[in-house]
Amino acid sequence: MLQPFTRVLDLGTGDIAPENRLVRRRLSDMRGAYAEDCDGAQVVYEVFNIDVPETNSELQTCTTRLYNGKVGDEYFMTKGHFHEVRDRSEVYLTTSGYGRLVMATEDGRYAIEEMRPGSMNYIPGGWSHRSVNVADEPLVFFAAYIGDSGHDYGSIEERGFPVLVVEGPSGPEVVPNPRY
Ligand code: S6P
Ligand code: ZN
Repeated sequence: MLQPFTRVLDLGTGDIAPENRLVRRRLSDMRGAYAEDCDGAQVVYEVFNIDVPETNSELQTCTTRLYNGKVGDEYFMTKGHFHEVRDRSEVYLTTSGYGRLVMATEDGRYAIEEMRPGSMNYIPGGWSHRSVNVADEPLVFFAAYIGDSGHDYGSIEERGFPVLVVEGPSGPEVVPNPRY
């Protein structure tokens, strides 16, 4: 049995004290995710994790700091994944910034929800998920998911999501993904 504990989250930056960075993805790690080629050392996002056993009796919790930027007309976004255990659900709480949460099922249905400070997005089991930063500041959100969920990036790397969020003349637009 675990000892109870407390961590302090900076709502503006997503930093969790004591720091425990799990992931730092650069443009060079995002090759193939965008319609246009991308490369280079610029950091697209970072994930800070609170370490607990990866079992279905614990909750994994982490924050994501997704920087602002674009590749062509596509906003900076996370790679996106299904949970390896497909029926595992998740919640996101946005603490800073503005974005869109793009979700899709394996049979091609999709849903898009808004992310803004205070929004709580529920991601049911079976839905892949990707966050997109549509503003000029970092998007920061807290996530909690069942400990044994795991991450499956393969199918998203192969076919992407049914839709893309791109910058249009009057702001973010959702367009079909020609490569899906
Ligand atoms: C984990 C949760 C998030 C993402 C993070 C990075 O289940 O959905 O913590 O891992 O936002 O995205 P990705 O797609 O690279 O894991
Ligand atoms: Zn997830």
